[in-house]
Amino acid sequence: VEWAGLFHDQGPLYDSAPEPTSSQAVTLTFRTYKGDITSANIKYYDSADGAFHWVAMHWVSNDATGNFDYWQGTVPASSSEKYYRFQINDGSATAWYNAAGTTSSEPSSGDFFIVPGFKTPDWMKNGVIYQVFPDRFYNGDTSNDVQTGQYTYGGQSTQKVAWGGSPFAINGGSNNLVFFGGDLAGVDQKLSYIKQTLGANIVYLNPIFTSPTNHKYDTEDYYHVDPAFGSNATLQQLITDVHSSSNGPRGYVILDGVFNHTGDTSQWFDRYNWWSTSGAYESTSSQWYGYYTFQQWPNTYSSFYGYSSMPKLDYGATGSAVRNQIYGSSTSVVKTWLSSPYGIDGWRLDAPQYIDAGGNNGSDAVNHQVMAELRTAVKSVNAQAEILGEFWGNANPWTGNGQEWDSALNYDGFTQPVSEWINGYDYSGNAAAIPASQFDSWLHGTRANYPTNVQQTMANFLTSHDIQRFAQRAGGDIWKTYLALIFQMTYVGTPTIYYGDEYGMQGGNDPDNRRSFDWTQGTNTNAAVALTQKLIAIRNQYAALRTGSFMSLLTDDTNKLYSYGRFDQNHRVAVALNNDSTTHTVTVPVWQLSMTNGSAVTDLLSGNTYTVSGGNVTVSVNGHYGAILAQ
Ligand code: ARE
Ligand code: CA
Repeated sequence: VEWAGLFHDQGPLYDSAPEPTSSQAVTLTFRTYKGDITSANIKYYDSADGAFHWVAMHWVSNDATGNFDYWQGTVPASSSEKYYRFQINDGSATAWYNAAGTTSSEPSSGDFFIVPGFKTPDWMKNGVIYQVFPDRFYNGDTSNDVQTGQYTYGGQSTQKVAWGGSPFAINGGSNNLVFFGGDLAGVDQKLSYIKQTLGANIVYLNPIFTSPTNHKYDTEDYYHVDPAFGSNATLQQLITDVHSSSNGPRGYVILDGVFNHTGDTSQWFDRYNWWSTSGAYESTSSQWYGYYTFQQWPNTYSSFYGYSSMPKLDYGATGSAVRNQIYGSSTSVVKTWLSSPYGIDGWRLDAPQYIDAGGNNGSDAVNHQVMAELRTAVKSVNAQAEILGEFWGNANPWTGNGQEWDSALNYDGFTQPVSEWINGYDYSGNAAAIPASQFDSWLHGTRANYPTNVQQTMANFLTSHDIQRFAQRAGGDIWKTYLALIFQMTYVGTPTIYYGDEYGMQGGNDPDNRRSFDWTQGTNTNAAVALTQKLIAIRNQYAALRTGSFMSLLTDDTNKLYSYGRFDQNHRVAVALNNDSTTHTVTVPVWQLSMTNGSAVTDLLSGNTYTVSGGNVTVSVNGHYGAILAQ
């Protein structure tokens, strides 16, 4: 069996129903070299009966170039989750093929998924996220700024810093109490930058509800926007303006849902007696006493990572007060913000892996039950709403069966490999260089963890507010940002721009990764911003880059080159990336994409056109840059 000819994924040309309902059969197409094999089979595991089943495939056609054969078989409709792999025979040898790759003996993991009834939001598949840390993006209303010494929390006092100043506290103060003055009015005033200059259409806001700190991961009141960021009315206006298509593309809003823990100033806890009512910390007969887990009341209790400022919520059993409060009842936190008059479009779940009953720390049956209930609650208000989980590893346990999250932050399948390949450092800043071949196999393996509709909605970011800036790890070389942006906007998953990454904002670990946005850079006269704009426009124009198949075409470890194809029924796109610092000539094997000799391709970045010859396109690519060759 000629392994190089084998191909299948769940792109539109290879899968008749990428998101099947329980009554839709799924016809799968498999590609081989022409005349290479004698038979092919689908072998699938059906969770309904816990057994494997075989479907013999039949030959259907050749591709336009005559290089390949296509075979098809159909997995019957049913409501149960299934996993499938292919067995290919050429008369003497057998090969196996699944999402993880090709093997000569039968694989035991890495199969493709069929998850009937699992639908992830199409707007996530087709959108671009812009992530804003509200205190640091734009100060649209100076009247609400937190001033130096305005209040104290945990024995520390607030500090006001001028825009462009240091995010580190002075005089031994707390970094968490350093305020620049950014707010929701500021985001609203800069929507033309996000939606028009950049062309991003999904605004993800770090926490905005009342809390004493600048990051607001320690919620005081889930029902009110923090006064330093505006009011509930400001949020309502912002959502209306993001949703509007009169000021750029129709947009969407995702809020940060911090539901594993509250802040210690929550009315439910009230460690400092800020409220007139009695919180769990103040009285064992508080109505909220059961919301938390005390090992020894009042000072020893379960919390996030041992931070006493973040007491953990006790989710108890189905129907518990906390479950109703957070997502169950019609006035729950989750439903309130999804509902009119606000109508947000999704929740990014903070630290969801730890959510649990008692003092337990998640990743168990209760955690998964809560996540499933939360999904039901979210989708009952808006079936198109996104549930985006924060997890730093393989998030398959929460995304693999369609019952919990739609997708997750892609530290593991994007941020880390991109950093190691392009920067030679991991996202924590430790030396960790990988060659192109390992970059490719890493991406391949992490895609295989997820159903295709999850892959297409994973949040692919270069930086988050929890890791040092990409540009910092790039040693300030803006060309590495260019290369990373080209990859990000042509790869599988929802591109996610952490404010400032689009111009190469630098910064070390928290809080230095949360500097104030430099508005002298945030304009399309900045080359990186202009490239971002161009790349998003290209992504928006070519559905193949969003929901098309992905096929690796070439890795060259010596010259640091990587090439891959994205394609659907309308377009074929070959992306060539040069991760070296010098120009290289890249011979891209576009015959793998069935591009015919003599046909033309256009580099969407340079505008140059090329002719396919000998099955290849030969293109010169600048160091730390790329070509996007489309037809
Ligand atoms: C800050 C400083 C600390 C300081 C603390 C208290 O960073 O050095 O000690 O303040 O003064 C939020 C704030 C942080 C704040 C923190 C605690 O944004 O600025 O710290 O609260 O007060 C793990 C978790 C993951 C979590 C990361 C940070 O699994 O959930 O750690 N991320 C979310 C948010 C954060 C937020 C919180 C959770 C808390 O995105 O911004 O912090 O609500 C491995 C593991 C991961 C682990 C990761 C990093 O890869 O696999 O699970 O993530 O390392 O440790
Ligand atoms: Ca302000």
